[in-house]
Amino acid sequence: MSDSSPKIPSSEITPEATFLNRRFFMKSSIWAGTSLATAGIYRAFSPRPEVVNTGTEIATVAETAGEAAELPVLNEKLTAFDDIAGYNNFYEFSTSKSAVAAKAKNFITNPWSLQIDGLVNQPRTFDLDELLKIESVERTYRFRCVEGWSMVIPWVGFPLSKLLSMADPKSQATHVAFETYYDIKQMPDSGYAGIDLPYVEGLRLDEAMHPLTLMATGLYGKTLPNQNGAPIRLVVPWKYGFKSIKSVVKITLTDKEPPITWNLANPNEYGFYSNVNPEVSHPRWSQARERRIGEGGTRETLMFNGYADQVAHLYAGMDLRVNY
Ligand SMILES: Nc1nc2c(c(=O)[nH]1)N[C@H]1C(S)=C(S)[C@@H](COP(=O)(O)O)O[C@H]1N2
Ligand SMILES: [Mo]
Repeated sequence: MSDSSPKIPSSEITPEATFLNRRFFMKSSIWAGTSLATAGIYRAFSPRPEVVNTGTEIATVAETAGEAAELPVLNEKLTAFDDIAGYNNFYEFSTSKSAVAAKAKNFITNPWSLQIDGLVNQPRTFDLDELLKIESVERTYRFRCVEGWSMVIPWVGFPLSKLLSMADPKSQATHVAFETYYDIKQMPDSGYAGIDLPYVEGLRLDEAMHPLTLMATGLYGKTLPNQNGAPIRLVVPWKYGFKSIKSVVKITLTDKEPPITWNLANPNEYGFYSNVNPEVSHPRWSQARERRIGEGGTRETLMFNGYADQVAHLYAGMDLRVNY
């Protein structure tokens, strides 16, 4: 992978500011439960167009204080919707970040089916309606690509642990393998991707069960744009972006470390774990800093992408330089 695309112009303040205002007031205790009041305030403060995510609104529940305690506070500006949906890595459609959205425009994501199999007591296949009915939350996470750019994305989704629990993993299961939909007819440029398809990824079971690990079905309050991995994708915020596999059709519980696409393509550059680590350089560039899309300059990259308090214990005793 390389980051050869032109710089994204810093976006106008409208979309993310609108969203922030709306969420801020929805969370404020004074207005809690009064959606009309919220709407009124929102209009009064934000006489601007709604975020241009054209997806369908997804209902979410507020997280309880206990759940929220697991989450680090994130006081960073959200990346504009246009940047999140216009600067993409989705090699099945194009290796050009700015071309993905148009090429994925007609990707059929409904009907969809997601199969969970392997070392589970209850193998299951979910259709899209079933997936969208799972109680969802909103989680704003940093997102750091191994290429050196980053975003802050307000996802909608549910913890992967919820989905895995429904299939009841067997005690021998140690890892989880994921697979992306693949159809050359719908992805005619995929022959230029330079990677074997379908795209596959994997996690250790404890990483998969961690409360920060999400299956995202939306962003900015609405269903995912195709280019972001509709209708459902993995989000693992403390790992480089390529771990967050898109448009998932299959999840398999296994007792071995599963193969992953970027490691197969280039084992010297991409490891199974790929935790964000500013101290371990990629063979061809430093990972110490990152370019936040929509901002000028660069900023420091944080250990585990800023989620060390939540996840460092998963890697206790592991040499993070060797087991990258
Ligand atoms: N199936 C699939 N999933 C994928 C990719 C891909 O090419 N194909 N690219 C990965 C990489 S390198 C990144 S950085 C993120 C980009 O997600 P975004 O376009 O939603 O920002 O998706 C990841 N998931
Ligand atoms: Mo990436």
